[in-house]
Amino acid sequence: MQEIFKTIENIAIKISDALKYADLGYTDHKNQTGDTQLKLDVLSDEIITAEFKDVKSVKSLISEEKTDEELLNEDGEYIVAYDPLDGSSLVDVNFAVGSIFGIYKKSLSAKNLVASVYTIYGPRLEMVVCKDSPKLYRLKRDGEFGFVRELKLQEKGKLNATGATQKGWSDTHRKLVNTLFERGYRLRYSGAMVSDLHQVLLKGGGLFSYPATSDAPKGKLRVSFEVLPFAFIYEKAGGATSDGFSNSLFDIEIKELHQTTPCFFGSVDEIETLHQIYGKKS
Ligand code: P6P
Repeated sequence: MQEIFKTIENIAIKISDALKYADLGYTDHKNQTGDTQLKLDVLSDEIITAEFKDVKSVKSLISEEKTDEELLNEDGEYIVAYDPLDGSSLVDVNFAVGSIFGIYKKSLSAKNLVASVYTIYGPRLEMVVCKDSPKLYRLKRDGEFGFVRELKLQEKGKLNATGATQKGWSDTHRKLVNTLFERGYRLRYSGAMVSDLHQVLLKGGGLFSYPATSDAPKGKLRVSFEVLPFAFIYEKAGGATSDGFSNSLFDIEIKELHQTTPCFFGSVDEIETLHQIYGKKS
């Protein structure tokens, strides 16, 4: 798996450079989930595909920007599912955005997720690599990534990252969000999942929520290459996750490559509050 992590380091440097000067325009294509693709989305996907082409341990690629799975090596052990440039619509306002990678062993199922990585293109180029525990790395002047620290979530945090259009929230969700604000939580939400989850993780905790809404009853965020990679990191950091009612986002069954789910990621205390308000599947 080290070969995959090293490949992602090279990808991060190439996409980070591309972001600085590339064309921010839109293509005239939509991806499988109906998002109009930015030229940067396609460029990032091309960079990732080219970098993984010669990695023999990778069997196939699944991408937010590809309709179908792309087979690379029949005998490869791992499937890499990724969002090449999450939050890309915010590059034009110079917000931090990132790439998300889920590494699945043999087949695409929640229980087969064995590692996840995300990169974040901000004032500094950083990446979080998680196998046994989430570790933060930062690009140094010498062009190499250096280990910074291991990431842990506190039992309870202070940040409330509230996704989706409020008009579409259920009364139950509105109650959850307001309960945290009444406890003094601070709103921290940019609209780029990687940045928002990175902030909650590094600032010690809180809750990130992207719920079912009236316009997106199955949520918006994609299971294989957005939700499960972050759920893996949050749970390995000592936090908890849920779809609103489940014990964990890992209870989900992946039926389609671009499947979405409502999702909640947070410190243990905030997920407990979620269950008290939403109820919990027995
Ligand atoms: P909303 C970005 O487009 C994205 O896929 C995630 O990065 C982000 O969390 C979400 O959509 C934002 O969606 O509906 O809150 O603007």
